[in-house]
Amino acid sequence: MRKGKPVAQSPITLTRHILEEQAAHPGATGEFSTIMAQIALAAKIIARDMSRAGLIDVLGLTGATNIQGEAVQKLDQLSNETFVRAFEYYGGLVRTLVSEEMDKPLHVGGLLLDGTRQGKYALFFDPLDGSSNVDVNATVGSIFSVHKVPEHARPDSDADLLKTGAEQVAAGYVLYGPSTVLVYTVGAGVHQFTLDPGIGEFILSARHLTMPQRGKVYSANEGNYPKWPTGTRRFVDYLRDKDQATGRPYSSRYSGCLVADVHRLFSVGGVYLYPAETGKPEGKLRLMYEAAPLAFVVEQAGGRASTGTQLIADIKPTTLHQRVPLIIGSRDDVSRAEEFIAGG
Ligand code: AHM
Ligand code: MG
Repeated sequence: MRKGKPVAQSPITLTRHILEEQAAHPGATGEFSTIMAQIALAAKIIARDMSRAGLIDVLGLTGATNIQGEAVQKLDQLSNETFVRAFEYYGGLVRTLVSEEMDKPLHVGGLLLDGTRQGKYALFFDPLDGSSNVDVNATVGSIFSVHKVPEHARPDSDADLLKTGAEQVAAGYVLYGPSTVLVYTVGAGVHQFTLDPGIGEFILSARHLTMPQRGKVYSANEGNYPKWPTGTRRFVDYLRDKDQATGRPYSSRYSGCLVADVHRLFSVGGVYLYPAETGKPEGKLRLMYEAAPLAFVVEQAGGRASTGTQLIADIKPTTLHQRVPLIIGSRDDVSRAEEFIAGG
């Protein structure tokens, strides 16, 4: 009998990957695979909606303003509803949803007889990061973070949700670019999946992503340069200076979408910064569904994430929609930024 060609290994779907990871960690309950499956479903629906954005009435503003005081895009709202629908009636695992687009947490877990709610987890998400890019057909993303909430917690108490990034049980993002990519961590490395639209499945495309220790690129909205504190300005000046030995000047790349700019860092390394500004020491980005989840992913890949003076993972939030300055990326580049900021 003639030997045929070796059969290519069957693609590893997100579900299979998570189940295999669970099998490797005795004690894992399978709950997380259910949550990830719903996040993946929301991502597929958002990717589908986005691909038809010029054809159906989803572009432009709703006329409303969100809790952050920002104009809400129709696609912000639609993507938020997509996440909510994915978890609203789902299995009693997720008790509470906290979103950039919702003023208050949405408690989706059913009420139990003792007055507490069903569900062990809280899901934090930014349903459409970089949404102003949508109108110009540029890249956007979604960001998610999963926390365990105490069982039999005080009913609907925000205090139970105010957890540090170090307490996350899972986090990740979806990037809606030329292909749709989902990247996640549960604290055992970072894995990447690419959506195969033909079969509607996320397929493993990279295992154990790592970030270069030092990079070649920086990402920042340089229009804000005059508003930055001296240390931050000096750091960016340093990155633009010519020095062959340290590979400077770095290239500047800024997409207006945090997810896209952080995703780039996995390939080329470097640093993204949305720093504090004069009169706005808290910066722009939100801790619990932007900075903390990306910090978890980046640290799992060997990178670092900081406000400039404190690690993002260590910040104890005081409010759910709290903002923080963010400097994230290659370990050496972020450490160098911290040195400049400490020097003032
Ligand atoms: P958003 O979640 O409301 O879209 O805001 C977050 C976005 C980031 O994706 C991006 O890096 C930054 O805000 C862009 O802000 P700016 O236009 O001020 O540069
Ligand atoms: Mg965002």
